[in-house]
Amino acid sequence: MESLKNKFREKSMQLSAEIKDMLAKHGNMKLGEYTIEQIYSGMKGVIGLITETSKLDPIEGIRFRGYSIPELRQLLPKAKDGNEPLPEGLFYLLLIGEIPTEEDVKNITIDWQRRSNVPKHVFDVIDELPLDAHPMTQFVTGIMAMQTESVFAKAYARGISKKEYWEYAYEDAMNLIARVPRVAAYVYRRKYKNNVHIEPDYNLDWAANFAHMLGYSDVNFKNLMRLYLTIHADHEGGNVSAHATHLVGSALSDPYLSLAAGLNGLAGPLHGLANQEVIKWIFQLKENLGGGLPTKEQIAEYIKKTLAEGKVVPGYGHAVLRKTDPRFIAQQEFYRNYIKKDDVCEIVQMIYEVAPSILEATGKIKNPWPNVDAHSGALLVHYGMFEYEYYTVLFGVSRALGVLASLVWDRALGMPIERPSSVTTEWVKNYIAKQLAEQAK
Ligand code: HAX
Repeated sequence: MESLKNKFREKSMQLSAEIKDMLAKHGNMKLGEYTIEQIYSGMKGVIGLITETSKLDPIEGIRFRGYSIPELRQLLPKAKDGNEPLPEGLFYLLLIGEIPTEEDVKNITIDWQRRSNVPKHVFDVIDELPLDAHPMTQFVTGIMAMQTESVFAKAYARGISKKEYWEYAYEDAMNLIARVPRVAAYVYRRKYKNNVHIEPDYNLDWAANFAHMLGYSDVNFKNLMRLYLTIHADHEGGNVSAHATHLVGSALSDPYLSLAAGLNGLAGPLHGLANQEVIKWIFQLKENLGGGLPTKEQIAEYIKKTLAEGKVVPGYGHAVLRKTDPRFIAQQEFYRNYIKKDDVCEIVQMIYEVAPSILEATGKIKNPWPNVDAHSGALLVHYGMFEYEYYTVLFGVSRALGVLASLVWDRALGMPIERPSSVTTEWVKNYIAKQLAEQAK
């Protein structure tokens, strides 16, 4: 796969030179101001990171290298038996910044197949965990066990020049992406399918092979995986999984350690774990009502009850978005195109019709609209994947594409160790007092 690496070398050298020049000319230019409230509310809206792969607009949603999800569903190469984009193509776009050709995508599929062997000790380490360990714990443990394979860590221990960092980070990123579906499928089959595992099929693309190893043969489940693994990959740099990967990587922790850190963040219920929470919440709603399809009034009551209990309504709200997430819409379209009639998907639609006005009426929720996690589980349930605790692992396999592409860029651009300043509330109080005294003069 030399051509992808060479192409990246060319692109990154060019951007490095541009950044150097820009900093020399405009490094002193001010980019904005921030308030005390922003610091106390998780740095929302504070520009503090450079992430080349994607940019999130609060109204329009995510753009990967400038392309929206509907555009990419048109433009990215597809498998012969499907109509959804291949995640290999999205990875090429994130890394290189250009729409790939069919051949570029085919080359990545072949390269990942070649790199996909997972050493036996990784499975042995997972097998030591109790079966009831959460699938994300098993998945991240597998990735940590696989860190023995890091070429970056080995090269660093040997002694390498800073200029070479990205080459080893690239090798680790490619190996990791090739291997995470196998580890993820192992966790699924171990926990839910009596430890009966399925060997990879090297005739299949990355997403279809993952579907195959999970044990799903429906051609439309393969299509769902292609779409799912494409749209969950990247959401600019400030979300918890991307930021954690970048932060840990900034200490030159290798890509295995950095990805594991990011996935541990993804496993939080306010982030990627929300996808399991949505289905758990819907199943509980159905159970409370004795099964069947609830009415809109019953759903509204259930939302109000959830809020009254001081809980969040999973799948709704976002730290940046202020409209319906285009990743939710892409999944809604998938439902309409491929499935058409399904109880849980219909409930998702009914929640969409009643939840926003109830959430808005609280007066405090900044975004009452659904995010990506509001829909993903319903599609999985339709194809028979009821084990909702597993859903965040699927998200993690996809997220590896985005955060690892960014990590390779970080090393190529020589991004330094991240070390923002922190202050105490005592410091803030003194600062406010001083400012007020100045103003009173
Ligand atoms: N249900 C109930 N309350 C909500 C809410 C929801 N869906 N969304 C926000 N709120 C509450 C917050 O808890 C906060 O309450 P307090 O003032 O009492 O602390 C208040 O509304 C203001 O929050 P906000 O500014 O609108 O939202 P934040 O930027 O702080 O948080 C979250 C964004 C996504 C974490 C939040 O909307 C939430 O908890 N949503 C439900 C969980 C969820 O779906 N997470 C997945 C998000 C997408 C993602 O990362 N996917 O991986």
